[in-house]
Amino acid sequence: MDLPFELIRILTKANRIAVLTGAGVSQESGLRTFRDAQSGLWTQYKPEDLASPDAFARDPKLVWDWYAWRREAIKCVRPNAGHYALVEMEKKIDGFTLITQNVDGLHRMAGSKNILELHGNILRVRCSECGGFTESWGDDTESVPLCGKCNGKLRPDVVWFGESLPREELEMAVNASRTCRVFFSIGTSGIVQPAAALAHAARNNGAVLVEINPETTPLTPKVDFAFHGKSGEILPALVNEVWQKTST
Ligand code: BJW
Ligand code: ZN
Repeated sequence: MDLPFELIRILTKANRIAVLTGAGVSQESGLRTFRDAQSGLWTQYKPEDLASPDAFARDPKLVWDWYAWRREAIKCVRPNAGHYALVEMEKKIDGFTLITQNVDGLHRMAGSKNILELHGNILRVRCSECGGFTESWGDDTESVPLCGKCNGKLRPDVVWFGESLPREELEMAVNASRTCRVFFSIGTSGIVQPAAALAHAARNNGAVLVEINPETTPLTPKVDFAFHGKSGEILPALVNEVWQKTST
């Protein structure tokens, strides 16, 4: 890959890097992106109309089943070369923060350590009433499984539209974005707030912005370096070019 010399120079010197990832990073693992999520029975529903407290209040079983379907898909997939390249990047940079909007847990499975999961994790389930987490539940009932402690409806531990992000994670993500030398935006459409604002926070504080995405996004005009391609191809090439070659 032809990496601009200027970017290589910046990355080899950088000691603080923040990376924001979105669903595109998991696309090459075989998961559909959020806005391209539907297949089979689910094509009649828009993901945006299911990922909300209103949708859960209206039809909890429908929303539960959608997440159960996605959870099963996630259990069948593995991290891809893009996830692993970010693990390698973390090993080279002391001040490395991986901020992810993904709920699939693939970064952790790949071996990334300093991860901030802004939108929760689909593999965790909690009570919609008392907030207690549960490890086991029955999925073959006519209705949504209920909390063993308070009988409230169980739900995935993800952040729906209109809900607050986990405060500590968000604060750490904002801090990492404001203080990094280089900010990567990878595989995200960049339209969901407050995650989308992180790149702007980084830029306003002097960071160099790098985007990896096959498509252009609202962020593209603002970035210093845009790579139009798949993260599973571009990230390994970039990490190899910058850190593997220069460390030998
Ligand atoms: C590849 C690829 C490959 C493909 N390689 N790339 C300010 C202004 C306007 C609205 C708001 C605002 N502040 C808050 C809001 C409301 C709302 C919001 O942002 N709405 C927008 C739609 C406008 N935000 C919220 O409600 C947030 N809460 C909040 O702010 O609370 C306070 C508040 C509330 C209300 C008003 C004001 C303040 C919560 C947001 C929670 C988002 N949750 C979801 C669902 C999680 C659970 C689940 O998965 O079901 O998170 S929504 C969904 O979007 C999911 C994702 O994490 C998130 C981002 O999507 P992502 O990852 O970017 O995926 P895609 O599909 O959009 O894009 C994939 C990209 O990959 C594409 O660009 C492809 O090209 C690319 N790609 N192959 C690299 N191989
Ligand atoms: Zn409960």
